[in-house]
Order: sequence, then structure tokens, then C-alpha cells
Amino acid sequence: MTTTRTVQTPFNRLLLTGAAGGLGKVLRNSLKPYAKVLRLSDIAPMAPAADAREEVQICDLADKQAVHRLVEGVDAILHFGGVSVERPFEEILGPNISGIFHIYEAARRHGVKRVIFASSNHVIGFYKQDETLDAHVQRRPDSYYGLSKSYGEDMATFYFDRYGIETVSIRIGSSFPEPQNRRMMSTWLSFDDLTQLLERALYAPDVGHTVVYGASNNANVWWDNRFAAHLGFEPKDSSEVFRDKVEAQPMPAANDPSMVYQGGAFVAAGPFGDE
Ligand code: NAI
Ligand code: 15L
Repeated sequence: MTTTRTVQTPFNRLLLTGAAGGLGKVLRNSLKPYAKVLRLSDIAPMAPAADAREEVQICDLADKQAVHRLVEGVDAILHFGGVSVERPFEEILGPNISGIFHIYEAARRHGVKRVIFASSNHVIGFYKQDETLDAHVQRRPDSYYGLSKSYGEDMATFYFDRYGIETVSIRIGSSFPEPQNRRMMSTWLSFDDLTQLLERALYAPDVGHTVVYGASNNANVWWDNRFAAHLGFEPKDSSEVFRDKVEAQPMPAANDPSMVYQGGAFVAAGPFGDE
């Protein structure tokens, strides 16, 4: 669904990491109204800059000096780069754990005042699907990947308390063109709603470190955003329009992790390295 929104005064320069990824490719277009220049970065190749309003910079998040060069001159960072699924710990360490430290250290050194962090529902993935969670529940990461996002949220709290750098951590549910299975009927976040949430996260005053769940206005939601009400996020889309298509899929067993846990199959990934 396409929505019309009032565009706020654009930032001079915004940095988007993970720009070659699934969401990065979408945000490359949808974030344009919010920046005079959008700096796009990834370790993977990207399409060249379309015009003077884009900058393309290859960067490995695990490389501290490269991240420092990347962050120079930006007003805010939308941090979407890193490993986005469950992998052995050693593969997550550089991109996600060292990477988030490099992003905040570079933000501190270059005077960047706000970070939008693509966190994940996998920081609370071991809660059951019949539980409703707000942003203050104890985290229950379901994977090394979820642990890395949990660490990222702690990093955000530390850099706000110590250095006053504000963050909105978005515990994104499942942001794809459409929900792919029954679990995603609850966790789905449309691209339009993601863009609206990023706009709010960029422009809302005094966010400190705000944690917000990123889901559309789905019929059966597991997440309560009362502690992020100051952002003014009002999702417009709903997974209901895809219900018939999703429910045409075979029904998983009642004890399948995808039917039991909020994090779905991630709770059952691994172990790694036993071979
Ligand atoms: P993706 O895997 O398509 O994109 C991630 C990008 O990060 C890739 O282009 C990859 O090349 C890049 N990357 C990996 N290692 C890197 C490194 N060392 N240095 C620089 N870049 C590196 O993932 P997607 O779906 O676009 O997600 C974007 C972000 O949102 C990720 O941080 C993911 O964890 C988070 N997220 C996404 C959700 C979704 O439903 N799509 C749900 C929850 C969180
Ligand atoms: C995530 O954090 C992943 O990045 C994405 O690929 C999906 O698996 C999503 O969570 C989800 O839980 O559906």
C-alpha cells in the first residue's frame, strides 16, 4: 500500500549501512526525502550513485578505521548492516558485535547525535507466542544473532548514558514484501510502515534510547509499544490481506517452533562446530 506523508526538513547527510541488503535496497529509495545526501554503505557491491544526492562507500563494519571514515560528515546513522540470520558465533562477531562498537565510537568521535539501530525480534525470541511483550521485558535472545542484537541495544543504552548519543532500537519483526508463513501474520512489517517508523525515529525529539517493536497493524500482535508512544508511530498496513494465501500453506505441527515461539525457527538453530 502506498501512503502520502508530510516530509520533514531533510537532513544534510544520512548514512545507511546494509544498503546492498533486502531492506537496504528498499530504503535507498524510500529514505530519499529525508536527506539532501544519502550515504549508502555495505561490504557487498551496490549500484553506483544515481546522482549527487547519493554517495556509495564500500565498508567492512569489522574494520574500525574504515567505519570511522564512513561516519565522517553524517548527521544521523541508520544502521542496517551485518549478519541478519543465525550463524556460528565467529561469523557474527566481526560484523555485528565489533561492528556496532565501531559505529558508536565513530558516532562519538564525529559528533553524530542519533543512531537508528535495526535490532530484531530475536532479542525476545524465546517468549511464547501467547505472551504480549512491552519494551521493558527481560530480553530472551533465541540465537547468537539475537544475542548480537541484544548487545547492540546495551551498547545504545551505554552510549546514551555516557555520551548523550540518542538511539531508536527497532525490534523489527519480519519486513518482507508480504508475510511468508503463519508466524509472520503477527510479525510482518510492511516497507511503508518501516519507512514511517524510520521517519519518526529520525525526527521525534528527545528519544534517549527508545526501544520500539517494528510490526504493522496486524490483527494478532504480540507486542505493545506503549513505551515508544512518544515516537508517534502509527502503522497503516495489516497482514490480514494475505491471510488466505498464508493459510493455504500446510499447517505445521502444533509443537513446531514456528507455532510456539516468537522467534520461530531461530530457537532451534545450531549447535554449530560439533563436527
Ligand atoms: P540482509 O542480510 O539482506 O542485509 C544485511 C546487509 O549487511 C547485507 O547487504 C550484507 O552484505 C551487509 N553486511 C554483512 N556483513 C557486513 C560487514 N561485515 N560489513 C558491512 N556490511 C555487512 O538483511 P535485511 O533483511 O536487509 O536486514 C537489514 C537489517 O535489519 C539487518 O541488520 C537485520 O538484522 C535487521 N532485521 C531485518 C529483519 C527483516 O525482516 N528483514 C527483521 C529483523 C531485523
Ligand atoms: C530477522 O531478524 C531476520 O533478519 C529476518 O531475515 C527474518 O528472519 C526476521 O528476523 C523474522 O524473524 O522473520
